[in-house]
Amino acid sequence: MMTSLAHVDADVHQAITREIDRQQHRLILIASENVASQAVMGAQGSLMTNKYAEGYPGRRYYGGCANVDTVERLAIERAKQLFGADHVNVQPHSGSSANMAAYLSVLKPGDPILGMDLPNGGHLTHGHPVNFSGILFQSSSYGVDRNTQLIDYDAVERIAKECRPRMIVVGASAYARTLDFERFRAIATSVGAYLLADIAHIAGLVAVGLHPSPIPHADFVTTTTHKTLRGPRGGIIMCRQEFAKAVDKIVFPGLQGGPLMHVIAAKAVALKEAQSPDFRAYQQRVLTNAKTLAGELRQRGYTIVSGDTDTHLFLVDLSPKGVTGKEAESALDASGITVNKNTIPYDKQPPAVASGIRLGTPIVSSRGMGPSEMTVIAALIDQVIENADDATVHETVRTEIQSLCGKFPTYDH
Ligand code: DSN
Repeated sequence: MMTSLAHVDADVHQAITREIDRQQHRLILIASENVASQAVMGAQGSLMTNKYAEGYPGRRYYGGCANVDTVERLAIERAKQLFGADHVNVQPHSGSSANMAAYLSVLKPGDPILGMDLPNGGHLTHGHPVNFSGILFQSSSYGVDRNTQLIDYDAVERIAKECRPRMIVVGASAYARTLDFERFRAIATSVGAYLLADIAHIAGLVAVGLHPSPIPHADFVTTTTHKTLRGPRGGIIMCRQEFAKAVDKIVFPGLQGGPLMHVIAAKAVALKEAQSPDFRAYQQRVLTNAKTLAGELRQRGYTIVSGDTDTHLFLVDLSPKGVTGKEAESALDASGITVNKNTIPYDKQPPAVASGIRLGTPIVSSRGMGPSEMTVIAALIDQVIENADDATVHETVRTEIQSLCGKFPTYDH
């Protein structure tokens, strides 16, 4: 396939070849990224991309849909089994589209919503003013407690009583601790709100029972399929049976046209992989690695936001080290380590500078690294941050990172 691409488009071929090299030889600690299997990529790169299939299995607006019906039914059934959901829609193109559909299935523009704010670890689509969720809805937010850096559930309840949302969103992109979905349900019920759980980050952990499931508590559960779930880039909505029709109708024809059948085929493959014992062992490794990496950095004097992690990610507050998140991201990048700068709760720096970095272990765990590699990685990160301006140190660390990555290939060939 790559040979014919090289022939047709040398520029794109070269960019992909360089990207293969980047993913093989750099240490990637971006918490929201992962390494899809060759089986997932095989389905995603298949000729199912050629098929139009507006509608749902057995109810399409085009002929010739027997095979795409098969993969969509498989994806739906596998997601239902994996998460224990009543109803599943696998057509959302992304996590953002899934959230938009969940809101619009029961809300009207102008309705009040309540979600975690972005600087405290939430997500743009949970009501941020620059996003559709803050533009279409009247949004209010909750954050974390200034001292514990944990969600203060009593404060969430107080805010909910003040703003009387029609929907409460629980979920985060930079919060490392267990989410209490049961408590959120109680708060939502007390104000007559729907509850939407966005598990995009923790879906893989939820799938294998290493994080409590929101399914018994939430009306709607959305996720991406490419983070800890390790599938193709895309989204899924799960909901109670009573919302099934409304969800399906708002996804198509409400918000989307033709579903991406090649991506849905790849979602089906990933959901099958997620049912295997290997996947459970993988998620356990993700957790152990995150805890080990956070612990090793803590021992070296780093401040871990909220003190620890219960998930695949954590935030490091670099302000005591006198280094900004932006400076750390750039020094680590020069040393072969890819991370993202991240605001910490109540950050004094703007998001483009930020006081912290977010570290996640989905990719290093997919590559087969374990706790002893986390100890080495913590020591290398420490060397870089302590010498953020020293190009010689960055060069030395880069050599060590290349040798470590060489022992744990992202793909076998
Ligand atoms: N961009 C994702 C993340 O990095 O968490 C959220 O959508």
